[in-house]
Amino acid sequence: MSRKRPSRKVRVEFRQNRQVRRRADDWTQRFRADQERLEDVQTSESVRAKGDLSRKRTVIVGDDDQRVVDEALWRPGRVTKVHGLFVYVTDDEGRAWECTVRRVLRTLLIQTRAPVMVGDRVWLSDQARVHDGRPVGVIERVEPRTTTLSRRDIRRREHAIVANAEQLLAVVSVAQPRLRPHLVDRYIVAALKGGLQPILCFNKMDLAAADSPAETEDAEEEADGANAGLSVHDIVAEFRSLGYRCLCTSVVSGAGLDELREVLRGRLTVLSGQSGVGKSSLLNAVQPGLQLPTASVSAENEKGRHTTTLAELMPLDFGGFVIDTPGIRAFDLWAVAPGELEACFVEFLPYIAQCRFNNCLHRGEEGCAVGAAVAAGAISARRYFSYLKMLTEV
Ligand SMILES: Nc1nc2c(ncn2[C@@H]2O[C@H](COP(=O)(O)OP(=O)(O)OP(=O)(O)O)[C@@H](O)[C@H]2O)c(=O)[nH]1
Ligand SMILES: [Mg+2]
Ligand SMILES: [Zn+2]
Repeated sequence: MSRKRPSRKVRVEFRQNRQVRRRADDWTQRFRADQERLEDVQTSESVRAKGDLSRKRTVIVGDDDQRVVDEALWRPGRVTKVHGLFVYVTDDEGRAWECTVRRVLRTLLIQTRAPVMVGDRVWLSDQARVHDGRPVGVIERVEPRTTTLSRRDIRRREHAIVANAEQLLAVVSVAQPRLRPHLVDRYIVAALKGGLQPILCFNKMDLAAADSPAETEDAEEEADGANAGLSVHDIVAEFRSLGYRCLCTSVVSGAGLDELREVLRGRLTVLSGQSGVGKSSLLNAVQPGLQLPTASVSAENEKGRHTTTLAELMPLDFGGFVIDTPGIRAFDLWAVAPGELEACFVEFLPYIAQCRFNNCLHRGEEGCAVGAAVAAGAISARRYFSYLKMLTEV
């Protein structure tokens, strides 16, 4: 497989971590590459003896700027947790490893702020040592990611959360903390942007009073009446009508847990949601052996206590993997272009082509078909205001 990929040699600055120098990719290079590779694997991180050259080394990389897989010396696995410089990996035989990342790999992957993420498929080399009861390995290669869930950190940079998850279970609670439908809209956008299938989980249904209205997001929406008077059931019904799968769960009554198991079975799912909504509790409920720590929500401000502090991937007894993540206050959208946002609102799609201007952003432009559909009641005002709110941020 990957052995046949065209490879070439690159010179990598060993000290300065910011430069990757590439040689011309001519056929002589390719011809020599295979031979060089053999030498290279034996002296995996050899550095030249003296002078300036000792700061550079030659590595063989494939199309994706990463080292060519060596199935004889490396073993495949999946990253379960990243803690500082340590990366925890479970190999394909189920053995848990404690790894560091090959320096040169950090250099090659410097563009992505997180060279290795939870969920990554990696190749590691055995260091023939044991630490804390785990064999020690070095990550030599990260496979290309099929999906990435990212958000924007406080410095407005990409903060990657997990790689390769197939679906995002967006967990919200219907009370304690109160339901904020705008957050659900955000999770949907983040999932679609990263290539994940969004699934919505409304937890703590045992606390839902039949007619308790959802929280109004802010004064602006209150003034527009976009959110007012919507019950939990109205909100769930709205997301269902848009075609999203919605689970209504309760760890207390057990409602919805069988359906949750069915959704998780055989898939790689990342759970995301504010602190205190019950992500870890739900996972404990579907698989008690996980014994994840949970903590009560503060009574005065209805905020969770940030009990889960690191994203962690865990296998499920009934098949599949879950990634529990720490609660985040808000899901700031990463790198969504204004024109991309409309595509994440599925109910806008039939109208977009009918707007008078083809670069219409649907915020009151003349001849906007989306705006007309909102006025006619064909698009929910709540969702439309949610869109406008996100548009001001992207
Ligand atoms: N009434 C009720 N309480 C629940 C339910 N699910 C979870 N809780 C409670 O909500 C609190 C927070 O649960 P956690 O599972 O720690 O929440 P979390 O989403 O993992 O929070 P972080 O790890 O901080 O992000 C705990 O006191 C749980 O017992 C539920 O379905 N109903
Ligand atoms: Mg938790
Ligand atoms: Zn428009």
